[in-house]
Amino acid sequence: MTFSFTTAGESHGRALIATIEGLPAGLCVDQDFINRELWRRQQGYGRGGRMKIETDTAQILAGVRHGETLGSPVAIMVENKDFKNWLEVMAAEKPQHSPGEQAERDRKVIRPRPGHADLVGGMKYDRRDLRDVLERASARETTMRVAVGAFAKLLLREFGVEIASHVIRLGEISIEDQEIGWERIAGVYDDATLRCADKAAEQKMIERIDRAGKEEGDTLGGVFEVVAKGCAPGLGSHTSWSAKLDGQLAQAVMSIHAVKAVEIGEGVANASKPGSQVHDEIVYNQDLRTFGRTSNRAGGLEGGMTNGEELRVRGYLKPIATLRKRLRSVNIETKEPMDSDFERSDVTAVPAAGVIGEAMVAITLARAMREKFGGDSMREMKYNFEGYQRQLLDY
Ligand code: EPS
Repeated sequence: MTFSFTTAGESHGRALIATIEGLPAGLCVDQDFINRELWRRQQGYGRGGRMKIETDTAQILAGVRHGETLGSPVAIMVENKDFKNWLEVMAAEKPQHSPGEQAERDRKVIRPRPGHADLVGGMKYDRRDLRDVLERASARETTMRVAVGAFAKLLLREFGVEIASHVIRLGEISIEDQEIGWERIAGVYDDATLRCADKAAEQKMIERIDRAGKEEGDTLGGVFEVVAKGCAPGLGSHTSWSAKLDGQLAQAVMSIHAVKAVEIGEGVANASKPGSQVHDEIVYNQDLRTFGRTSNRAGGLEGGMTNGEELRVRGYLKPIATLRKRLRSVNIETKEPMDSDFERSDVTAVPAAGVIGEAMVAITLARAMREKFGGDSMREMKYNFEGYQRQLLDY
């Protein structure tokens, strides 16, 4: 069975839900680790008031017993603490009040925000209160991706794969040294500020966020990089467009809210260099009987497959679409020009997006691992993995 997941839940609804299928039986489930991952997603300088309300905690409802997966679907729930403030607005029941009074009570949204799903979502789903769109379009949904990603990370760890991320740009401020090694990235894993390994750049990023948030009423985008260390060569495949792991990673990372470009390795810079300065030369270690590369500009992927080098994927975020400095919009009821709606918002969420990026990379790699090594139990999957390791040593 392939590894897959679904999420449900509105930003201010009762709870967020995820179900995961395709995990092998016997995977040890460390709930502290899952909750730590959820905590990491909530951190980051520039987050808004909502994060002070929520303390995201996963409740495992099914598929796990006595600390191990059963091979059955896993169901997870995170309750929205803020729901108590939205009981009437987000009630599943039909409201009792007159339409006009109800609109007021529902905090009806009729002035779509440019850059958000509001307008086109309203048109497509024929919703006249744009809250029906924005509640699900909200990046709150990514809570569950991180919960699922934590399971994926626990699985990958059993096979020696570790994943971390760091912020490499915020607004126009970039880190100085573009080649940050694994140790430094892993060193900021639990950093609550910006998870930036370059502290001088981080200070400038903090000042930039202060200026955008406090003085300008504006929002900022940026770039995160996810690194996965220890992937076996040969995950993904060159044989078909849909099997190419770089394509799958691009889709997974692009699906994160506000991500508008995905880069593998040094993909963008490589496009303007000659081949001799791009392709990573091949070497062989006689003692370890392994192939390697003298550099890693490809970001650990060749021909749509992992090549055994560190996997490096970058996500580029546009600035958040909810900003205090209002942009021009149109009232969808009267069709008159009006400024867009403003709800409480973050100034930036690039560090959080990095954690979500880790989750999406972990999920994509876990799926590739399940496809390649199969098995109904952890023991069977490990036997299959070890057989492949032996095959590689004989190559
Ligand atoms: C979001 C708006 C803000 C963010 C939210 C994403 O929420 P609220 O409207 O409740 O202030 O804080 O992010 C989260 C709640 C989260 O958990 O990441 C949006 O419109 O996308």
